[in-house]
Amino acid sequence: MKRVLIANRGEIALRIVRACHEEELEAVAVHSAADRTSPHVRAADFAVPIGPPSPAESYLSIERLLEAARTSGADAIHPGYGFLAERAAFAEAVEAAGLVWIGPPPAAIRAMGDKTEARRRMEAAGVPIVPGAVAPLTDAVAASTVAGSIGYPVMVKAAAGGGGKGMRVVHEPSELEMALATAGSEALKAFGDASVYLEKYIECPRHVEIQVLADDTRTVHLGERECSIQRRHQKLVEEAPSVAVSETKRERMGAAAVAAAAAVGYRGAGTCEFLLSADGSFYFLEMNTRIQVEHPVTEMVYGVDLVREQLRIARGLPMSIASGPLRPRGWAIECRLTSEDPANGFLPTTGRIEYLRPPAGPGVRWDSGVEVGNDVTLHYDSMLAKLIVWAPDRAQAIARMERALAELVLVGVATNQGFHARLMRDEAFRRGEVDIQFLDRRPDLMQAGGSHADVSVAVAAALAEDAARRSRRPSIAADGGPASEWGRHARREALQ
Ligand code: MV4
Repeated sequence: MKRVLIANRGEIALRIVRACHEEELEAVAVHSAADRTSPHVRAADFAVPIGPPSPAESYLSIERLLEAARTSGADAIHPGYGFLAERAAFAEAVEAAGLVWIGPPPAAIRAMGDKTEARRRMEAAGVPIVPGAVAPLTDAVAASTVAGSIGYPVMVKAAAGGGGKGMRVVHEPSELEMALATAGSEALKAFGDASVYLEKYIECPRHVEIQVLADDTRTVHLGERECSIQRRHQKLVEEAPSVAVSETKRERMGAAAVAAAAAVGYRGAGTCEFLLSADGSFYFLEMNTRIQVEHPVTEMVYGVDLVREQLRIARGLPMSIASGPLRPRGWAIECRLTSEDPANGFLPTTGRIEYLRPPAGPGVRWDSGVEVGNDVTLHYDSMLAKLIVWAPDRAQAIARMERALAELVLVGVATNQGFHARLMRDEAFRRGEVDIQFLDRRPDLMQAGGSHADVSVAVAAALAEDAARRSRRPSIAADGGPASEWGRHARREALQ
């Protein structure tokens, strides 16, 4: 393996280029017409245009990606996350073309992609699953018998599902038939398969996932990530470790995740998702057979580089993780910065990045796929960057994230930066009292506070920056603190 083609874009493509270079591998970027000037393209050693902006004709085209690998002389493909990362047929096509697939065996992707198949395999491997059916339901009469024996509330789920599509909560028998019909038709639309099954509905759980890593001889876990802060199945903030996971619980969940990976012959980096209920019991939900967006928080507290480990394992090398017990050190938090407008129901927005000053300083990591001059369009995911901090404990990590968010200046497109700042100041969040419904209960956090004024002040500050950078010095505040919004912006600008 000498030259790796990265079948992705944005921050994860740049993240993989960096790992390739540290592993002394060459990196080949691919890009759609919309991404010609993106940072991942410039960072790579070679760049291949693969088509128009539409993902179906570029990043989702197996044919064009394999052709790009041929013309660039790449001998391996890293899929990143999203796009084709969990498409077993893509992994097979890569291997059939004589290239190294930097990911798990296609059979492991396939086994985990079918939710009822995964449940059967997990049950056989002794991994705790949510009580319920392990086979798709055939008719409403059978469904009501199963629901009665599970006990209400129950959840109807798509067998081919994932990501929350084709899911319905059913509180009483009279609602069951309707829920089966609507979940089934939603599943047919989303996955081309109307099969559904039933599970006990777990109320107000946390979403906690375990990172696993497997090479040819060992399968290890790298602890948990707390991912409960989400809205409509889009995670917004993740942390490691979780306030809800003791050392004993970590070892139990870790052992379950390792057993889950072993049961499907896993190799490489993967993640087992669990629901952790308030009474401390946990249930396997699904396994993500890819590198995940939130992998950096695990990297920070375990001192590992998960993408480099993926590259090592794909080359047939052993993982560079010491054997013996591993422990998280300190605390890491990630905020996903998206081009979504809090003043407009968090709808994706577009625009040109006119000015960008990323945060820096001790314990701060900025994983971004955009730079000044880039256009943010509606063709791709709205995530612009990930801001990750590390500190010795959770309280200091939150303080550091607040500081880093205050340093961040991004002008040209509306973002959820203000939401993250409000969350970091929130008392319930600071106490660690979160579950998957947290944001549903807190519309106050989703509301923008005076966003219009903030934007004009930020634009003015950015314009003033160009003229004043050389001469400006921080002013001496009479009362020991910044007196106004102008003062705060001036101080932020002067930091650079
Ligand atoms: C559940 C559940 C409660 N009880 N299953 C949502 C996506 C899919 N991967 C599984 N999901 C859920 N399954 C039972 N039996 C609640 C959810 C759920 C959820 C899970 C993880 C993260 C965010 C979520 C948001 C809403 C519902």
